[in-house]
Amino acid sequence: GGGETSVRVERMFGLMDRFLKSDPSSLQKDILDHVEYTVARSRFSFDDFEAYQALAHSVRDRLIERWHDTQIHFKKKDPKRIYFLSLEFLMGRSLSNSVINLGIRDQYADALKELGFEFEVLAEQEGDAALGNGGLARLSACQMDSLATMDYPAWGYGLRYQYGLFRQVILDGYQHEQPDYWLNFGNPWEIERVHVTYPVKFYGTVEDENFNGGKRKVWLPGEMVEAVAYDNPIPGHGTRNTITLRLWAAKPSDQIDMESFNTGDYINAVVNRQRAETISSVLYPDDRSYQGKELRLKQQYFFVSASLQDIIRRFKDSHSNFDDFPEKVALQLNDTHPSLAIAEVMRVLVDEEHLDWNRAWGIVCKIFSFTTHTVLPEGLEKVPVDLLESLLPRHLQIIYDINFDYIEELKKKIGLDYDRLSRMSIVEDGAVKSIRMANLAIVCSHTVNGVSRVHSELLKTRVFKDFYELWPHKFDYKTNGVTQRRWIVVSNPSLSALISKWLGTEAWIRDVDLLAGLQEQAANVDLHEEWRMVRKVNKMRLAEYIEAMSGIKVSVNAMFDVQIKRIHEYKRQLLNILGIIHRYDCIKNMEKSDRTKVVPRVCIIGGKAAPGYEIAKKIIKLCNAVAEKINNDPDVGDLLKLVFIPDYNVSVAELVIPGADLSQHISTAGHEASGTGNMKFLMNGCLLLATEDGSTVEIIEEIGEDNMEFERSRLK
Ligand code: GPV
Repeated sequence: GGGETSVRVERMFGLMDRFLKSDPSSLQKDILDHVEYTVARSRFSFDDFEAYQALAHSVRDRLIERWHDTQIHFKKKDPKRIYFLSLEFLMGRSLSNSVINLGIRDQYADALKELGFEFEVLAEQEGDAALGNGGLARLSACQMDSLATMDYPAWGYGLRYQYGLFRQVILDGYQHEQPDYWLNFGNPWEIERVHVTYPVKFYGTVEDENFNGGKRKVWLPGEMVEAVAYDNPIPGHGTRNTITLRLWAAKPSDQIDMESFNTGDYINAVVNRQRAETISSVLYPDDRSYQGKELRLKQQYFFVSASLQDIIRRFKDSHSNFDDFPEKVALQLNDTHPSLAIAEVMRVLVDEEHLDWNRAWGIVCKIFSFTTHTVLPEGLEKVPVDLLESLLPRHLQIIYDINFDYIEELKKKIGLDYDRLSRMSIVEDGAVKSIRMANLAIVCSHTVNGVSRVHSELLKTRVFKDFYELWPHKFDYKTNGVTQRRWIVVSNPSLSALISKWLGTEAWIRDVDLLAGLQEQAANVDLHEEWRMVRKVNKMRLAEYIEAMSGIKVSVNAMFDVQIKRIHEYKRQLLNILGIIHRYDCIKNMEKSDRTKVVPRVCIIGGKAAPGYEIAKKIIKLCNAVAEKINNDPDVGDLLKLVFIPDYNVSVAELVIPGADLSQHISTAGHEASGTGNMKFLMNGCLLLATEDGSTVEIIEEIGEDNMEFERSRLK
């Protein structure tokens, strides 16, 4: 009865009507409770890693409180939600970022000190979540932080790979790849949602079925796996808004394959079921290059299908008419990787919700926007028709139907220009008939956005020229950004303190434009002095790390000249290395007396090569061979050193960027869609050596010509 319920509810509120407190002794109690009950260690004997685990769990509790409040708030408000679909998120570590965004970092540091622990030391215990390759994936992570901070009702959706991006080990100068089984020691930053699961279907056939006097298509799938949600709370800074990154893991489904259990081969039946988990087992490490692999396509559909079931379920919780869908749902496609979502929404609306085709199409055209991150042709996904037909036969039909209607419309607009029609078709009739995922995404999205102004210009004038001429209104760009929370506050605490001191406010942590206020102090010598000290401390940290990793001793009085990013021909690490060889040669050939004029330099290069990218791997070997030569030449000494930093990742970037004096962004002009490293170095006060490519062009405008030197070589 009601009486009993209200007693129970009252009791529950009595126990829960407070938020966890953040004074030192409450924090200490929470940490020690987690040592004892979560980590299951004695509170009198636990090591740094166990302390980190307990600390992380106490932070997690605080995240969960806010996360619940955020869910309740948005459920009541029912705003239009942003769904960011991405196959990659490079989150790195979560501890420091979380406590800083929650505004309780100092409280934790004080609480730990009394227990005999250093916050920074414990933070170092955390491994990186490396569920992505490079810039695209780190951009996703920065965007989540900003969406949370700016109070958006946003969700990120992706895959919970068991193996993240491979670890890079250098042996005899060569890159070797080792698996990154990052979940080995548990992951306190995720919450497994055993009840948030959806079936995802593959293979099978499509049959015609009688329906209301007509025919309709039914897909009879041949395989089914279960998607289980893992929620990663993302706290905003200076707000209680805590949004969700929901990652899907594949589990065997109970609903199918009972057949094989009845045949008596019990062991094999279990083993076969287990194979379902391979779908979410490993991240593809190829950056910007697409191969038509079945497993990759399966990953894409798996995550798209589960995410859309979740999104549609949430919509249906408070709505019954799909015409309202575009008012409540925005789907952002992070590159073409999730573009099967387009066909999947059509399939659900038409086959499962029984909307007629045109009504469903009207809805689809209003909900998708597509971000593209490259102009390189090898980055454009083309899915072989044979592959799609066997894995997702109904989706192939839907894509053909979309293409048919679209080409008919197109003929009316541009006439029978067959060259152009075939270029613009979603289906490519080549040696291998395939689906052009970018064309699908452009046709079905209301906005196609580039990641910098020049990138967008190249899309309009070259890569997608035909489409731009047809639909100029669709083309837009949002120049990439990075979050100053991670790239200044987390990674460079001393600079962060300096900025707040000289600006007289911490408001810049939420509003990056306020950094411009420092201009008023540009000539202040006290500020210069403090700034130099900050740089020096960061360089010392970096020098220690270099020595620990490679045994190479570097002088902090030298200029630290850094190039860190994925290894790619277009990014021209080779040009950098040739420059270093030249510099070495110059020093060697110099009069001894002239050497005093040389600015000592430590060149630092770091980055991973895709395991199958031979030239990139050779560039790494070359770098290490040149380093070997230079670093062991006593004649050159501290005037020149070259260090290849192994296993470059988000945490290494957090260490290297604050210690850099000069950073290189020297891609062949027209090739780097945006670049985001340039911004991270810049906001840490580093000089950039750059080509006019991607977002660097806009950086030049922002900093003004007073703050740059132009060097233009012209071919005569
Ligand atoms: I396509 N990018 C990436 O890291 N991986 C990819 O597969 C593709 C693009 C990068 C671009 O190369 C960068 O220029 C850009 O700044 C970044 O995506 C984020 O937009």
